[in-house]
Amino acid sequence: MKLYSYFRSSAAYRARIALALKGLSYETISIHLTKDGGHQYGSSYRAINPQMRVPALGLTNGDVLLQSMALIEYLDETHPAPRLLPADPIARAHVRAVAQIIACDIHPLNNTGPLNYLRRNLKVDEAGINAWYANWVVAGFDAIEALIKPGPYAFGSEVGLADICLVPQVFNARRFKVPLEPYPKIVAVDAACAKLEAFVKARPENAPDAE
Ligand SMILES: N[C@@H](CCC(=O)N[C@@H](CS)C(=O)NCC(=O)O)C(=O)O
Repeated sequence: MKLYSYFRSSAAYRARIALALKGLSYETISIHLTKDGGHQYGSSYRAINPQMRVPALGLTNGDVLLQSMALIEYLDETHPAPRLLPADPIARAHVRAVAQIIACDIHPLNNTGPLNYLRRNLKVDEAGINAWYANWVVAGFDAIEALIKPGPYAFGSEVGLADICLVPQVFNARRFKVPLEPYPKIVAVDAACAKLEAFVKARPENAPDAE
């Protein structure tokens, strides 16, 4: 398999964690999101992913899967061990809810595109950008802090999709200096995951294209 990735992309970070948890080997194709205005916009990558974002997963049959949540669920369905979603439907819905708070409610508002639009089109300065960024992390983390039950992972003793989404979002929150003191449960889950080899391997600084 080929993972179209960028070391600093938190959506690609999710995919890297899932691949590592499943013990799957893959080739990293680095798509630099800022160099030369962004290599994701070039015609060669556009032909692979018309949405021009990372991650994308190139399968051995030539198919390409887009969207981190869709490709992670594909990996979970095709390589069931270790499972990333609980067997019980109610437990599964709780895990998906936390994953989606991050993937659907926090990340899209704080992604490169919206931040650049604020900067370039609406002339928001860096202080304003940081305030916007923190606002959506705090709104999401307030809810997640109330929802998770560290044990030591977000929903008990099995690491899963909620952890896969949470760890990259915590990484980003630290990068943007969002205070994490109000979130002891989130910080504890992040620390528990940091002890797992798969999470270490997937970290941005350990990605083959790290700068
Ligand atoms: N919902 C998508 C988000 C993918 C996404 O937006 N990736 C960002 C990096 S984290 C990207 O490629 N941005 C490039 C751009 O917006 O030009 C997913 O989960 O895969």
